Amino acid sequence: MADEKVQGNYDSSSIQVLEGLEAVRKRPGMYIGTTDVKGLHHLVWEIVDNSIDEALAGYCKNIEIVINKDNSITVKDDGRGIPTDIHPKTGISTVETVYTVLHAGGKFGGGGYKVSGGLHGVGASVVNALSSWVDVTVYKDGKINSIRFENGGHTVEALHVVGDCDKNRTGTTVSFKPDPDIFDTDIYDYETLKTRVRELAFLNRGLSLNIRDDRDIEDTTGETFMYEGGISEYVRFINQEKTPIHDDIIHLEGEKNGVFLEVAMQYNTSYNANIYSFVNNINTHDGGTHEDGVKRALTRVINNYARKNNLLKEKDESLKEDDVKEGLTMIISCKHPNPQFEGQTKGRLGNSEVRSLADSIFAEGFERFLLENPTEARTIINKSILARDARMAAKKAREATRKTDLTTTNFFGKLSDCKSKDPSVSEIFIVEGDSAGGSAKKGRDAMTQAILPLRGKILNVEKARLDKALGNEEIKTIITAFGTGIGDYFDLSKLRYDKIIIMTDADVDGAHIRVLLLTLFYRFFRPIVEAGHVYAAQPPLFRIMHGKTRKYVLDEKERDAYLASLPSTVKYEIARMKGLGEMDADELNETTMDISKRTLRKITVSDCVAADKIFEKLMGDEVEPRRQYIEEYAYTVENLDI
Ligand code: 1YM
Repeated sequence: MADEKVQGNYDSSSIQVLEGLEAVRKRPGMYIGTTDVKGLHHLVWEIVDNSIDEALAGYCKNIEIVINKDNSITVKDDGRGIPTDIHPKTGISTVETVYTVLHAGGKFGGGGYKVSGGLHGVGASVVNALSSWVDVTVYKDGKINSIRFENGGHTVEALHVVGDCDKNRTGTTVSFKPDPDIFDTDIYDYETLKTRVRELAFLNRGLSLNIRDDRDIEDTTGETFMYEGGISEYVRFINQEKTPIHDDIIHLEGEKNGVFLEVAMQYNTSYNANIYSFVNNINTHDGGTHEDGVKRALTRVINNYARKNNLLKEKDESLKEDDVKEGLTMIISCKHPNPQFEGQTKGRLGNSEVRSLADSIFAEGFERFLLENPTEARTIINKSILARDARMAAKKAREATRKTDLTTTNFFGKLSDCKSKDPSVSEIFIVEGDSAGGSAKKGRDAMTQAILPLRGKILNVEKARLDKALGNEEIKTIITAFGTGIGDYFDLSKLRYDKIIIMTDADVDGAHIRVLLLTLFYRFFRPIVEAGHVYAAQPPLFRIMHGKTRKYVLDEKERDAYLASLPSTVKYEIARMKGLGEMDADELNETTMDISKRTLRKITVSDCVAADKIFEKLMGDEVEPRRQYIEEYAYTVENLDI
């Protein structure tokens, strides 16, 4: 890499430097993943990471992030300031070196990411290469030092002193403007930045992060995130709308062989696990050895305690990982000097030595907690035992559903399957109510479109364990129709339809059914959602008639646009469509089902924490906020953002 060969000769080294930055501009994806909004936001984290590293080294307490009016970004910290002296290898200032010399082993190049030292500042040169301009200001030794780069990292003027400052003032301020030639968009999203800033505050306790949007004239102070309790407060935040079964959040930490592990956890009354793990502040969404070690220890320690205290008798079946995870919210944060990230999206920690380190650090702390808190221990173990019983009952029920295949007469009564057995062209419409179901059956293309009418409301799975859900007729029918099975038997490759289309009325009841279905899919068929197979049909809201013309429009906006396009002399009639049941088969086909004319909206899983919160709000115990929320948001499925 360039920095190995630099000779201390300014001219020859600067040529190599620019070649390095040019390589980044040629293949930005190699360095920041993508050049869409995600990549745009990534630049911010590359700079913020340097401030966080400075905080982890113990020198920085405050970080500020500003979205400027022109969508440029400013990041400011009160660390030591990037060194301003001449770098021995490059012969130029260290600040300029950090911003122009491409370091080896970027995060996407397969190399590691160091918590401190070593690869420090890796991303700065990448940001410089991909920006129209970068300004770096360093406060150090009573001097204000400044350097500016333009046009993908060309130094405009070498580092120079621009003024004096208080001797005690230290820190680094970096502003940059992403190059519009590189990125598909140049508009920053405040919420996206804020969510990650808050997460960084949870993950680095005591560190204060402020974010401000200067495009918004009302926002003068921004928002500050600082959590003395760190990841414990993260657990409390996630559990906000849930009901915990013990008051205190369990917080454990330890260090072995330079690997630091911190875990915070609390059980709630729900049946789902929310486990999020991080390595060096990076979300390991596919888990890895740190997560494996903790889960293994959790299962073992609970079983041991339960046996020792006779909560599990000799003849009783042991608790499995799934049982002890039920209703568990847990954050695992690992700091590792040399992490190896694996998997396609580099979302899994691979270092094998971490498994037993994490296991023993967690086991020690958790064992002590159980010994010192026998009431909580009992509560947690009783919940796990109930989960085990439900699991065993569900297994029986599941085996029963597996046996019900498509030849069951009861089942055939409900599903009007399509003729094609080729999943790649088949679709299933899940339709609200029998009358709409009838029209849909008549209006469909029987070759590729199957219709499943839903009679009653389907069960709210947020409030039911798997065993109960599997006893529900409507859910059983859906499982059988999809063909994938469920739980341990789930197999995405067996999915019988390429598109699962939810077709409900554009009213509150329709929205409610849609949310119940989405909850069901999200909890039990998440891979189907993740693979992009789930859609919501968009039946029209208005019918406009004039002369012999019949025009259907999706919403008010389309209606107004269409009316504006008509000559002023035209007489027209507008009808608001009340429901799917009101349309005859032809109308339904034309407006909602015909592949060439309909509008579908894809349902995606984007942010699990956010999704879970929305579902809690929608499905939680309190009825009134739920109804209001549904009325307000659920019609536009995209607002659900699951
Ligand atoms: C707004 C961005 O880059 N802060 C920052 C960066 C560095 C230091 C302090 C720093 C590190 C060290 C010593 C060290 C960096 N230094 C380097 C390098 N904020 C921002 N704050 N003194 C200061 O690691 O020893 C790279 S980043 F390489 F020059 F040391």
